[in-house]
Amino acid sequence: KESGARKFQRQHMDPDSNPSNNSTYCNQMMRRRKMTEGRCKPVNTFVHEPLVDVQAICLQGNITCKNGHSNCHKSSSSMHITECRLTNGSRYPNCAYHTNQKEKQIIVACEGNPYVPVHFDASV
Ligand code: U5P
Repeated sequence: KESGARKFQRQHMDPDSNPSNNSTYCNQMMRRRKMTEGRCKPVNTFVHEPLVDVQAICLQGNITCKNGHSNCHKSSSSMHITECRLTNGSRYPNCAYHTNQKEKQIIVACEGNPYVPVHFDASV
């Protein structure tokens, strides 16, 4: 079975692509990364930074997650990200997304040993 760490990488890591406002980025990536199977995932963020830099967030500022758990961490630097948001008229199985590039600090939840990102909580 896919580990939490692997799932985080599949859903949220895209280090080798530039944060482009290429309007087809989210349509392609949400499908390629299997977030349009069974339903269209409504919101998803991709991070365009090296994996080691995102893993290092687990050693940065500790904060409370949206769900009340205490294992969230906010990146000390802003990161290049792309936010994918389902369009209003989109109906499964035709998942259509808005693509928005941003530079923001990100908040991830970390777990395990090694202590690595397993959940994307927010960008701020
Ligand atoms: N999510 C993102 N980026 C955001 C907010 C949410 O990727 O800025 C994804 C995460 O995978 C999260 C899921 O686990 O949406 C549900 O988020 P929420 O509706 O609980 O905030």
